[in-house]
Amino acid sequence: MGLIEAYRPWLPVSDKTPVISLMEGNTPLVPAPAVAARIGRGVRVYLKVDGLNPTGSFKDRGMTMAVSKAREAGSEAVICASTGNTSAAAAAYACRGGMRAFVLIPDGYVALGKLAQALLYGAEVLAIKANFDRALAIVREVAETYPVTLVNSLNPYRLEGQKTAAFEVVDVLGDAPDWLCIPMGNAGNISAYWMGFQAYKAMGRARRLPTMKGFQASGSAPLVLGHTVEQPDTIATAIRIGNPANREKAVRVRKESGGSFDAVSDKEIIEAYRILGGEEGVFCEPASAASVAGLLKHREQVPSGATVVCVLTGNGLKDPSSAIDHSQAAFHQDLDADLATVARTMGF
Ligand code: AN7
Repeated sequence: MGLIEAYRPWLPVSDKTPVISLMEGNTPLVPAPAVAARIGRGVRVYLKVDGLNPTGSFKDRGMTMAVSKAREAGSEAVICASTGNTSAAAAAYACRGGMRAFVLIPDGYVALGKLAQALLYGAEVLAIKANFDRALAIVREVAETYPVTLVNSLNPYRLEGQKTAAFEVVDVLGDAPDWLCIPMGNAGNISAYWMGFQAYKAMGRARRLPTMKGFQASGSAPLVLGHTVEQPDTIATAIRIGNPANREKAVRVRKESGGSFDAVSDKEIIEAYRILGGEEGVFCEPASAASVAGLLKHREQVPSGATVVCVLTGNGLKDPSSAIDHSQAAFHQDLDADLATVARTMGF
């Protein structure tokens, strides 16, 4: 069952909504003992592995809603700007819905797997010579002028779908966690989680609300700095965003939850990425590792015995070159194909 069917009473859909689904949602909450051990004091850490959605990112949660509602309204095409994951999800759901998808991406700054997905799902890919922020400004204008539906997180149905991740966390833990650590780009997802936690609290499904901890890459941290970054830069291309679309919402989430925003360096992101892969057996993309990098940076502030959820927004397979460039595992190349060489290389 997809998330619209799983959480229908909580979502703005009716009998007339054509549900376009790839059976997204219901992703695992995986314990992270190696991360927890670095904090100690009885702190429990879980990873919300949203890279296990159908196109490999949390964007599927928003896209099943946005594309279903676009179809319901009679739209025949969707458009988005994207650092990669939104384009893959828009392309896949538009394809399922029999609609056209147009995606604008910053030329040269999208991980290869994401580009491959958008192309194979049949989107029309427009790579522009500018960054994500410029691409978003253009698609907003296109959607105002031409008959295409904008499916970036400015589309309110996106956040409605994405709030179901918070429902799933509470459904598994029995209550909200103490902390929710999450990477921020446009800050749609942190806003969506907060909507979900609030809705569940209001209906008595959760007794408390989490402290929301949002993390950005230090070269691309407009929400931490409090102003737009003209030339955002980070290894985590998914969150290479200098002018977040959901800025006001995110600032409200920080205030209402008593949370905080902070920046983590590319070095800290890669360190967390390696811990997740090499010690937890969980392969996420670099942007996702920012949530764990942030938790480790703030480890002293975690209350003893607290439950922490880190959101892993995208699958590591989307960006194989980052993994190959930054893994520290033994990779013996150019070996002669004989038993003696293999055994010697193995250390026997
Ligand atoms: C893996 O695909 O903006 O704070 O165009 O791909 O809700 O923007 C991606 C964002 C975190 C940030 N992790 O989420 C896009 C895009 C991953 C992401 C984010 C993104 P928001």
